[in-house]
Amino acid sequence: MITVHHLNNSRSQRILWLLEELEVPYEIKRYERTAEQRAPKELLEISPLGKSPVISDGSVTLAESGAIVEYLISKYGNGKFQAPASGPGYLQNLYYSHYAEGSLMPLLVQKIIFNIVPQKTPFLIRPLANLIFNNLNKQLLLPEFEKHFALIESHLGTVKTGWFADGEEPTAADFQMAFPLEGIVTAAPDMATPKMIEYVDRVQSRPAYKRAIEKGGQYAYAKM
Ligand SMILES: N[C@@H](CCC(=O)N[C@@H](CS)C(=O)NCC(=O)O)C(=O)O
Repeated sequence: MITVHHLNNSRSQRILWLLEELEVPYEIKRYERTAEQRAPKELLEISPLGKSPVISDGSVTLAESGAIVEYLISKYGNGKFQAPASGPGYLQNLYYSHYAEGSLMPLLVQKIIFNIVPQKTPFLIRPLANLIFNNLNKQLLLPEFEKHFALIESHLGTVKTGWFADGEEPTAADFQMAFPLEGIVTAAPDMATPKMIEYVDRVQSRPAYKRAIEKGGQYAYAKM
């Protein structure tokens, strides 16, 4: 039996969605974020970085959502959700399944940190921190966001099926990309582009996705 070490409001929702799509039996071990929004220390007993998701499957314990997605599709997919072995679909799946955690998520996390730092700054110097971080936002992050969002909008505009590798079914790239796009659509709706919004609707309307939300509990990025 697979166990998903699942943190509320987190990337491990990706894994629940995939397992529901695969219709593989699994159990959820729940962890609640602390008041500081960190993972509780119990997760450190499962995996050295103490982050979620982590799965246990027999003697295998695996962290890192991209690795888990690839492992589950290759072990339990029976060909389902498999990207083509070559051609444009292969390259698109390869690129976006790495881009999600390698480039897009670090940018979103940077944005969250830039918002938090002024709030945590002592009251008397908070106006200065606000000024500095507003400028950093404008000068560093905004131009980056514009490039990333134009890339995503343009790619989603070219895929006929609506999935990142343009197949009839989602692939690893979609299980990876859904989370940051849900984050943008719900936490920064004024920045979300039309194709991102359509994409998130496409994901969230799938029966397996809805089952994953019911089983996973608190998830701030679902519109349901
Ligand atoms: N790149 C890793 C990131 C894992 C990660 O940062 N998980 C977050 C949840 S979305 C976490 O556990 N945060 C709590 C903490 O860092 O204390 C992955 O994709 O699995």
